[in-house]
Amino acid sequence: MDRSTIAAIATPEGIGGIGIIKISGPKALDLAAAVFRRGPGSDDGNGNGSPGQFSGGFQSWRMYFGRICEPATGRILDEVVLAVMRAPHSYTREDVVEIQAHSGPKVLQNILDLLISHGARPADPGEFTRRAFVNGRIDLTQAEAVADLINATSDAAVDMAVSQISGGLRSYLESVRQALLSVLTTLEAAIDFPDAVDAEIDTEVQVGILQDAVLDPIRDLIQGYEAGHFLRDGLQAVIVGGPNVGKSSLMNRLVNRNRAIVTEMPGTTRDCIEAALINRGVPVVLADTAGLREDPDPVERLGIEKTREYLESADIVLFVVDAGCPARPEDLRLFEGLGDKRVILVLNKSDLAWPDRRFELPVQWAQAPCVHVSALYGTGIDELKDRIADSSFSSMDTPNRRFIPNWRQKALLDQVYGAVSDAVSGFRGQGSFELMSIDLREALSRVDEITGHYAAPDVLDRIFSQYCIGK
Ligand SMILES: Nc1nc2c(ncn2[C@@H]2O[C@H](COP(=O)(O)OP(=O)(O)OP(=O)(O)O)[C@@H](O)[C@H]2O)c(=O)[nH]1
Ligand SMILES: [Mg+2]
Repeated sequence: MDRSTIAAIATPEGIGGIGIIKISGPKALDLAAAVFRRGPGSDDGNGNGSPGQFSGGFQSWRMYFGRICEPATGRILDEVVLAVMRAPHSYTREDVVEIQAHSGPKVLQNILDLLISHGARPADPGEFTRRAFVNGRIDLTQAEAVADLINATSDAAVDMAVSQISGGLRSYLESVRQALLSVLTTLEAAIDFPDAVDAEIDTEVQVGILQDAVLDPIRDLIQGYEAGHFLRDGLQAVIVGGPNVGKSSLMNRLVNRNRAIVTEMPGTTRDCIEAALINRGVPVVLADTAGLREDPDPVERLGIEKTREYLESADIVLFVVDAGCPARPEDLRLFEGLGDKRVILVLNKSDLAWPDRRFELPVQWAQAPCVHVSALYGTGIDELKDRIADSSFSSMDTPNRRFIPNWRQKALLDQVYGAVSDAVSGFRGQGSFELMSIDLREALSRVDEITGHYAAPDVLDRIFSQYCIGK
């Protein structure tokens, strides 16, 4: 464990009201004492520390007003407030001092340089949070949620991160871990003492524990990823439909600029074109695609293949039809091919849909939300944006959506699910106890990897390097 004392500017670069420099480690208080001169009224409450003096004697959970000075020259760098948090009651569980200074890049850099010249080391990205993790104050799911909270762009993303920071996923996984351990212990007792009466295993009981306390909760988490990963990763939305129905015009309207070429000729768009927008706080990557039609030329065929790839990974499909024309047979087939994807039907060119030309929607489409728009005139676009947001958030409304794992966690959860399913098949098929116990051990290590109970240093490096400096 690295015992150095680290320091970093914790607030964003630029000019602002307050800038904060954080110091953490065994020398944090000494460093602060070396460069801080108390202002009036900033003694420690016991009469220690006179104004104008360099001095320590800081109490935990107190704030001190004074100045940062270069001890050698007496030069005053800034008037500041110090917040002191002694170990272990701090973010990192080490001694922590936060210097609240005026936020100008030069002021903050001068103070940081002074601390470094007195023996602090510049912190790496995420190093404060890494120390909180290494010192056992938080587990890896909580540490990862700190980054989620910083990056959150919607209220739902904030709520998700906050519940995870306070240990929601951690305790959920802890009960999964306990269940795994209990079955594993039973199995290993039977392996080690095959003749003992107690070694008789009630298969149904063990399978019941694995199903109810491991597989079901893990499956809920995996489904939570499918439903809610857009809060972290953004939403992948794909615009599809026949040629010339106005897909590119719709894309341009949604992103508010002329991203894709629009002409009156069918077959204008041949490749998939991406553009990004923030919709109701959710980052969306929108893809405009080539119109789907039978008998395409070779270039269109390639475009259509790409469209299918985009459809595979899409979270939501904007299925555009011309409001004035009946659904084409290929539209019906395309719609059916979307399976259980979330779809919004967009009836475009509604400015042209005179009553006598309006068509009945096919019954299969009835369950999809449907919005009338005119991409040419911009009508209905706000409603469509609301529908996109509603449809994303509605998948989060069930009680099981309390926790949304990130991609790393989800990949490990898949492995837990696979290994435990194998163990359950083993129980059911009277398989060997040794093999089942290997499966359960495997599951246990993957759970430990999620929480960071066990995590390789390079995995930790990768996770924490994504943080900003000072967090
Ligand atoms: N009246 C009317 N015309 C529209 C509307 N939306 C698009 N158009 C026109 O329809 C034609 C085709 O529009 P695009 O946006 O290129 O259609 P597309 O679906 O991308 O076409 P392809 O890329 O060829 O498949 C253009 O002339 C547009 O101006 C609309 O809401 N109302
Ligand atoms: Mg187009």
